[in-house]
Amino acid sequence: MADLKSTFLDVYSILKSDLLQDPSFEFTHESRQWLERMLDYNVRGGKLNRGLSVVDSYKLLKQGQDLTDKESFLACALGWCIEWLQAYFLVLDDIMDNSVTRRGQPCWFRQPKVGMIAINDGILLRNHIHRILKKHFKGMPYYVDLVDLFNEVEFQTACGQMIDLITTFDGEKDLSKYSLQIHRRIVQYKTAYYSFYLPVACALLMAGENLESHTDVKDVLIDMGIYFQVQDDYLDCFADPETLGKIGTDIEDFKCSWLVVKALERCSEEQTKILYENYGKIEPSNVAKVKALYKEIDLEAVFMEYERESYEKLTKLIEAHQSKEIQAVLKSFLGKIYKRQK
Ligand code: GPP
Ligand code: MG
Ligand code: MG
Ligand code: MG
Repeated sequence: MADLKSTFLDVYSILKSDLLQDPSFEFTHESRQWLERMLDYNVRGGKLNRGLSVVDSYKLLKQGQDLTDKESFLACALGWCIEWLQAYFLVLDDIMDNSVTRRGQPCWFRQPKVGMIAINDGILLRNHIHRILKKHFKGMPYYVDLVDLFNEVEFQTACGQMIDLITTFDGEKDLSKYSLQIHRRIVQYKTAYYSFYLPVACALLMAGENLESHTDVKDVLIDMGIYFQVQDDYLDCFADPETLGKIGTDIEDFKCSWLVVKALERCSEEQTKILYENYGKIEPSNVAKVKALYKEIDLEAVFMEYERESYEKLTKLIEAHQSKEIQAVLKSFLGKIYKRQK
């Protein structure tokens, strides 16, 4: 694993240096410096789960055979395309969510001298994905499918982000419109496609598979992605920000979080009133009241039970799959996120 990660990081250096020499732009010392700092800050520092999963999945699809140097490089490069996509989303999401920290440091837009330049940096990160694909995959038989896949998944994520945002800012703050169905729709689109389906779809394309014949795999990955975002919602409120690397903002932002939906299901009339009065306000005293209420109705236990049930359900779905290789891919993915603390 340590070895895989260091190979993966070596590929980052190569891709970065390509982008810093991109012949379609006349770089100056200053612009090259900006770009390098921006990439190191936003692309390199994550858990790299999504990116590494492309390599893991590709190996499992190849039944554990050793990859050639070329295959290994390409699988890593595709993994990095997903990390670039993630960096692009996070840079912009942090502006939209008015977040403070990310990966244990200030959000990029909060860096001195960055501010709203971060929006253009997000656009650049997005463009880099297609620079990388063009440079390294253009001759491959699956190139068109790859480009189409990234475009499709980006579109789905942006639509998910749209409903996350318009649900939040829809005129008067009204908790009564929040439900588990709305939550599911938001998280399926904003998180599950790019975080779960995309890495496995990349590995399948590299292995010469046709994505249309793997809709069952997609369905399991979407369910896994929904479970992952429920964890994200839970950790937003209950995790130690030091461990999580980010400070939660869902209560202040009036998000349709899994926690508030579950709270609405379980609150007495009195407690519902407290929730309505305090949810979606920026003042720490309001936030503290919401958190105290969550503790009172023991949402931690509700989440633990959800986590256990989800794991069981997903394991059953995975074990029902006819291919042992695909089972291995999905199990490895689930293993990485089950009971995660960050
Ligand atoms: C995660 O939501 C969703 C995204 C990062 C997708 C953003 C999509 C764009 C098109 C910008 P979140 O706000 O709960 O994530 P976090 O908790 O990490 O801020
Ligand atoms: Mg968000
Ligand atoms: Mg956010
Ligand atoms: Mg979140």
